[in-house]
Amino acid sequence: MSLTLHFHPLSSFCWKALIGLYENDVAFTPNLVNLGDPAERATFLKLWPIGKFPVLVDAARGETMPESSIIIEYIDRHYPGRTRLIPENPDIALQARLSDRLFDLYVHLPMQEIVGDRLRPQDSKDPFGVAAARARIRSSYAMIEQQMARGPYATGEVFTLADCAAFPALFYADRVEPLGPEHRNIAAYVERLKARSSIARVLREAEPYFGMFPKEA
Ligand SMILES: N[C@@H](CCC(=O)N[C@@H](CS)C(=O)NCC(=O)O)C(=O)O
Repeated sequence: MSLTLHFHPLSSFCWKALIGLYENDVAFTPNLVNLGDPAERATFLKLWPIGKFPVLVDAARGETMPESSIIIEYIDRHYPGRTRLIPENPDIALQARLSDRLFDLYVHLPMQEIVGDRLRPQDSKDPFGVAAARARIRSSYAMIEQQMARGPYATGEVFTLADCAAFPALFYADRVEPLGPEHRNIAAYVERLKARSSIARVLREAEPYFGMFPKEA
């Protein structure tokens, strides 16, 4: 097996890459990285000095791929399967990439900021940053709610890269900035995604680690 995914089962960006791999039954060796362990962190930093996972290593092709969106593009190109994660139609592919950026930048990253703040020492909290992140998530929710009136997937009829990005972002954002009754389309979309076997598997595998998710102080 030539592929190794360096990851953690609780990490939202790792979920995104895992969903892409599971969608197409791509065989890989999972390497769970504990970034809290200095030796494991040092080894991981040699692989990818930015120090963020997921990272996919392809020994057969001599490639190291960081960044969840790029990992999905890579497997779609070199290990394609039944789900075309980057649609062949260039206009829909562009929509999928745009939607991927929107979920990452305006839902996923603000969610990470709120979670990150929970881990900060009491005297280093950033209430201003957290309020801005919450506002960003809420305005994204309003936009996604309208978009998902069409559905069933982020770019329309077919499951793509955009849906791989959407699920972890929305799942964890809902934990820190809960969806309201006005977000019925998003809630239904999340339920549709949970029903996919790739996503159900990611959730099942993360379950033993959910206790590690930082609670609000
Ligand atoms: N843009 C990156 C973001 C990856 C990322 O933020 N990963 C988090 C886990 S969800 C991480 O590695 N955090 C550890 C750290 O920052 O030390 C991607 O799309 O893969």
